[in-house]
Amino acid sequence: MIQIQGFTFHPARCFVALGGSLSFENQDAAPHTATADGGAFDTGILNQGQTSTPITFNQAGIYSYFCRVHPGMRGEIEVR
Ligand SMILES: [Cu+2]
Repeated sequence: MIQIQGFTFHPARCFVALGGSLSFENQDAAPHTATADGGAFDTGILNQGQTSTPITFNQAGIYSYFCRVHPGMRGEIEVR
């Protein structure tokens, strides 16, 4: 689970085993998304207290992502 808090993804960089999955939970009053740069995933808008449906990673690599509402918010997931 990646928490979104204070306009920051926590942790900003994380590791997922190949074939594993994770979710994003927004704890901020502001809406956020987690959207992959290459379009591999997009949580859609998450309002306060909402958790995304789990995202499964079946391809190894580094997935950088951002928030569509606040493009300065960025994170990275490494799948290996
Ligand atoms: Cu945001």
